[in-house]
Amino acid sequence: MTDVPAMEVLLKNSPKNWGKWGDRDEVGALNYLGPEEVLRGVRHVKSGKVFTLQRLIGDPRGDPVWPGRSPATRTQVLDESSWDSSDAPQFPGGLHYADDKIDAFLQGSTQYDALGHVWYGGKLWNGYDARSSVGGLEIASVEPIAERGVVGRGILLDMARYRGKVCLDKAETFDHGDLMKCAESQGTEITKHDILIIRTNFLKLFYDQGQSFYEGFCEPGLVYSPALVEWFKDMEIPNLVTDTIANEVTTDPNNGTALPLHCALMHDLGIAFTEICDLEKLAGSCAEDGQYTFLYAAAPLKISKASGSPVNPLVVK
Ligand code: UVW
Repeated sequence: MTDVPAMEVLLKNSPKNWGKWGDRDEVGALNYLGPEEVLRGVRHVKSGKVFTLQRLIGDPRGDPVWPGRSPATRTQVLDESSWDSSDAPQFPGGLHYADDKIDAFLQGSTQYDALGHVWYGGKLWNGYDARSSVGGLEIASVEPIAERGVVGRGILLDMARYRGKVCLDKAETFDHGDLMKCAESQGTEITKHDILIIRTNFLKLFYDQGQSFYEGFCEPGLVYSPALVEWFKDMEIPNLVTDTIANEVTTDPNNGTALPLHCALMHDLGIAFTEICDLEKLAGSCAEDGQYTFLYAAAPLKISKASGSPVNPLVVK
């Protein structure tokens, strides 16, 4: 596509929540999740079943990451073999222990993006100067999200099951109308302030195909339209959670831009993005017991100035 519009042009008339929660806000639409929403989520706990949504870091089959990032590497620093050497640390009583460390992209596993993670036109979320990202996010880092935590009513939207597929195809798209129809087919309804959790099962192809998964990389997902953005704004959606690497169709088939919903939803409306989740056990359970709404709770790690952080979200049904 030759005439790919600049994001400022594409989103010229797109709504913004900038200033809505004050001129120093760093958590955006998560402000919708007050105590009432926590209690609404709690009311959806019925059986005490617990699900964790993080993908394994260091999976022997590999870890899916956005092209250009590398998976985390874990290094063993101390183990029993360390005490084969006379330099090993010695402790009164003879204690030995294992220590290890990881070198990881903060967006290289199941993660929360900071609201300052993406920008266009020189401004971060809420109008902050993009230069405040230099050397680390001075404002709108992941830290304030980690401080507050994310708790509310979650709803699983099993798009793969709704479309009768094991997993969605490369570059396959859907919109808010499809999400509503998917919810209806599950016998439920998307309500205001719901945390949307969308299953595509697309990353199955990463584990099936290995490195050829990245050829012509284009994930399936939500596709930009002004109506979709208005819907997310009107529904006051606080958090978009998916099982893909980047939560939306990678290249918009209608205008050729990359990741315009990162701009329209995260940057403009302040919606938190959670990516690379593993929704398989949760989806199996929802299909079995018919309960697609539940308590969702997550807190990324408190990392100063970080543009994202690993997380292991919890669902309680
Ligand atoms: C990019 O922003 C490129 O990716 P993600 O949101 O998946 O971290």
